[in-house]
Amino acid sequence: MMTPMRYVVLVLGIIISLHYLLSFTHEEYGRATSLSRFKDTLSKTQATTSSQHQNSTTNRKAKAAFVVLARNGDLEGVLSSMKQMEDRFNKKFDYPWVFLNEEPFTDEFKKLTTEVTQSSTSYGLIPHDHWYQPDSIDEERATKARAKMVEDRVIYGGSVSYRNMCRYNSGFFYRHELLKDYEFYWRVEPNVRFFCDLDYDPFLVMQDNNKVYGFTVSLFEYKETIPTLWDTTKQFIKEHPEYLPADNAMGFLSEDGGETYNRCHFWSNFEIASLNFWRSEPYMKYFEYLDNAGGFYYERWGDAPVHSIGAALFASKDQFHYFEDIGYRHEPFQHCPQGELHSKGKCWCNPSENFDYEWYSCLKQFEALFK
Ligand SMILES: Nc1nc2c(ncn2[C@@H]2O[C@H](COP(=O)(O)OP(=O)(O)OP(=O)(O)O)[C@@H](O)[C@H]2O)c(=O)[nH]1
Ligand SMILES: [Mg+2]
Repeated sequence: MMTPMRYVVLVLGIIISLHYLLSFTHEEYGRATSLSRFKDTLSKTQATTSSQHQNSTTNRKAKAAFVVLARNGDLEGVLSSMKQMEDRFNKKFDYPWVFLNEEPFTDEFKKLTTEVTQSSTSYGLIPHDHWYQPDSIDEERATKARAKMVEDRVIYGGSVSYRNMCRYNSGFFYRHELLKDYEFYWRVEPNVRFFCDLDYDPFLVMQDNNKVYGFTVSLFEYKETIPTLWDTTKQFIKEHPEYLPADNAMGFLSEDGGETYNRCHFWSNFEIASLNFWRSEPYMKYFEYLDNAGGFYYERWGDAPVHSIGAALFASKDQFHYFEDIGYRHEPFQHCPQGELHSKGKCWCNPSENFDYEWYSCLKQFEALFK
């Protein structure tokens, strides 16, 4: 009589022998049941899990886009900036590109900028009145002011189109039809450089932390371009003290509680910022006030000081973010991440070439806000 134990061993023996026999005689069976295949399946499952994890962080997206204001003639420089942005960041994150111009973009511009990204691209025409000098400006006075600036060798002092651009960036781009569904933007200019890999989504950093303005470089403005900007601003604040939160960033703009402007501003050729903030009543009213004063044409007010003053006054200081880990260059200055941030981002800039604490930088004024 067979004991039950012997019976089990016999059946197992038959199964194993059959398995080996089938493995040698039937290739498909062997492949389907081999140990290494089980190992493969296991590692694939793990890979899916970790990539799902990655996707779960990257799938969550902000309503955001890159915004590029450019002329058709800027094409090469735009492609160069875009390619770097794509390689350093956007290949992984897939944010759309929005291009704006007061003239229609050429087919060549559209074709080549579409080719350099896998993300969507759209091309907007700027409404006439958002761009060109308004009729309310006294042209004789504006002409004289430009001539004086040329004489004084103020950079772009004689240019009307530069003034149009500064006014447009100050008060109109965020109203463009193509941007209406977006909440955040990253401004990209032609011929800039992005030095480091970015493996997180800065738009989500802005959104999740209720930030309104992100920068990498800050510096002093040329005083010849803004003789009356601060007085005009002070008049506005006097009329609307209710627009200033108690914990605003006035300390970045002034060393004497707002009496005089120290000319510090964030360099607006790089901005990761909130569109809704520019669309809010305090900033819109502020822009309107400045526009009525005419300083975009009678002087040469830049969008950088206008954005910076508006944000510093009408947002709280905690709503600014210094993107210390984003290596960036717009001639002639660059921010190059230091220490661990440099290696983490695999940056290719030389850390010793860094504007942060140069005498013309305003980073120390920004940091002093939090001391
Ligand atoms: N469509 C259009 N875009 C312009 C015009 N002027 C400047 N821009 C764009 O506006 C942005 C700022 O102009 P820039 O010429 O770069 O001004 P900047 O950064 O102060 O000066 P540099 O870069 O040093 O020349 C860039 O994205 C330009 O491509 C213009 O007349 N039309
Ligand atoms: Mg530029």
